[in-house]
Amino acid sequence: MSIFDLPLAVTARAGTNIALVKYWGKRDPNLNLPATGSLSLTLANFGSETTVRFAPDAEAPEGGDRISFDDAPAPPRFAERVRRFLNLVRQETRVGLPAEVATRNSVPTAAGLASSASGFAALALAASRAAGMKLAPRELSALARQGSGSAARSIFGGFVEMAAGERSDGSDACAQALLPAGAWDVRLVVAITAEGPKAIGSSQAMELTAKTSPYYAGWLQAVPQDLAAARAAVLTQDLVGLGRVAERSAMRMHACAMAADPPILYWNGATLAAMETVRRLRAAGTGAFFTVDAGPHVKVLCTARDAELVEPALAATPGVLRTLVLVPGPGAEVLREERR
Ligand code: 2P0
Repeated sequence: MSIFDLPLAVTARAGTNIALVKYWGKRDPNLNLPATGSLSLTLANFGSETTVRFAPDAEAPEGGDRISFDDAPAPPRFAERVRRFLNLVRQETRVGLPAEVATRNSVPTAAGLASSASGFAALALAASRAAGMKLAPRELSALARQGSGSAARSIFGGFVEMAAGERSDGSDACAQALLPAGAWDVRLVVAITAEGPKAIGSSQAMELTAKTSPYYAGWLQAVPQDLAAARAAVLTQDLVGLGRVAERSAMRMHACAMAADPPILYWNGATLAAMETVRRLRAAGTGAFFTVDAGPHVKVLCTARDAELVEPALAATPGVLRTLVLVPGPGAEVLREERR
């Protein structure tokens, strides 16, 4: 392909997602293939917007790609992950050009919402289009997965199921849509319980868990049943059924990580207090169910109407710094294609 055939600058956006059946462990770290499936909800408003352009003049003075994050040069580790991802697209398309990549995040820092999910979903869409590829959603999801496992799910909106796949090349390790964002008006109320970055990153923590936790085999064995129950609950819009699976999936993931050597503990005192608030709400008849990711924040699944009760109850919980109410949102989309 000649560079004159390329659409040049492509801008895409994607929302982040929260897993209700967790992904924790890989069957192939090189291709970033998950050991189990997972199920998530893609969110509106919180996400990433990324512009990619492959061109000879994109080359930075020191060579390579020019990568910015929130209008400043990207931190080295972030830039390195983006560069490795661009190399996948360059290999696939034989576009041997450097790229200019500009990412803006609307995921609040330290909110415990995975920015790598929306970031690599937006990057996969923008970079593949800028390189002249038109991928089907499943192929795009498999590409995004190579940037970050959870990013495969953010290609789709609403409730999404990620398959572990069986093929060694990972072509079947991709997500698919289960129920669109507008079909079921649920909320995720986030209780933020700490500032600052998490103690240990997910990739490293998953690896340590798989290598050292005696509960890892049990975790792997339990996920397929949780996944089947969660899928059925989503398709019948059964909030109690889905909430119960979400809580037990989160507890099992954390129990497994806590049993690693050295132990991985993401919670703090306010995490436990927020869980207690959810149990108290439930005992009083409110359909509220928590999940916790690789961090200390608590995310509570409930109906839109009950969010008006759940949010103040979490905000009043000792140690909770602030709350956010998250709404289901659409999948990744192209916002602009410009010739420069
Ligand atoms: C999830 N997490 O299912 C789980 C639960 C965190 C806790 O997916 O190594 O950043 O890039 O594939 O996608 C976070 O993992 O990990 C994650 P990599 P990723 O949402």
